[in-house]
Amino acid sequence: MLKKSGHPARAERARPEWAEAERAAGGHALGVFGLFFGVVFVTVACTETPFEQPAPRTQEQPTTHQNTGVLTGMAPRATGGFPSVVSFAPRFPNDVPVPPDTAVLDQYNTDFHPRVLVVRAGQTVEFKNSEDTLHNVHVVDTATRETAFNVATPVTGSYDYVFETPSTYDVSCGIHPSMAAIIVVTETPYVTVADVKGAFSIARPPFGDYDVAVWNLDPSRRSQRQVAIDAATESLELDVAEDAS
Ligand SMILES: [Cu+2]
Repeated sequence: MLKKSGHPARAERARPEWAEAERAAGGHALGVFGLFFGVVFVTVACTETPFEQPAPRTQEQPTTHQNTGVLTGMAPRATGGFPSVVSFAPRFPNDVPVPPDTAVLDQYNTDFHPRVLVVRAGQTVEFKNSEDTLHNVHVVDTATRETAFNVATPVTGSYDYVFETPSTYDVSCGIHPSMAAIIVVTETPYVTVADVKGAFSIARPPFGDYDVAVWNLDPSRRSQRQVAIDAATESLELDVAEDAS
């Protein structure tokens, strides 16, 4: 799991040593050069007062404080009505809390809504049935083919589930074979679903290096690459199939 950086704590401990050095320099100079220089160094020492008595440590600023602007780009267009998913996995310690809100995968018009749902690992998903027809929800880990659960969702019924393992999951209804959805469960909070043409937009993640993964229902249109995000990063071309054509 991701952990917070220890760097800010080390910086905090270093401050009193700096203050000691300043005081020592001031005191030595006072003895050698006499009153005039002493006044100068006392003045310097006074300006260092904030270092001698650092303010009480407040909560560490979340990495997301660097979030500025919007990152846009193109991923592969939707395949079979399933849009692409673009995820940015940071290659540095990052600890954004799992959203407390519940994600919803609904059933109506004999279909799942949305077709592609993105959630964080550990986030609760509510499976709903919002129409006057009996459905069920069968969820299978795409990688292992293991069933996560298989439950009936009666009219106006719902079922809550927490996906703990990042993966993609196939969702189907045993009563209506045409119904299908995909749930993408990620460790990273920086994920977005593209539109049917492949265009995506996301609040720009904190500056740093990322593994950028593109999921598409068509495996040949998936990709992964390393991207450095900084103040100049405003758009990304991630449509590998278009690059090759
Ligand atoms: Cu159904």
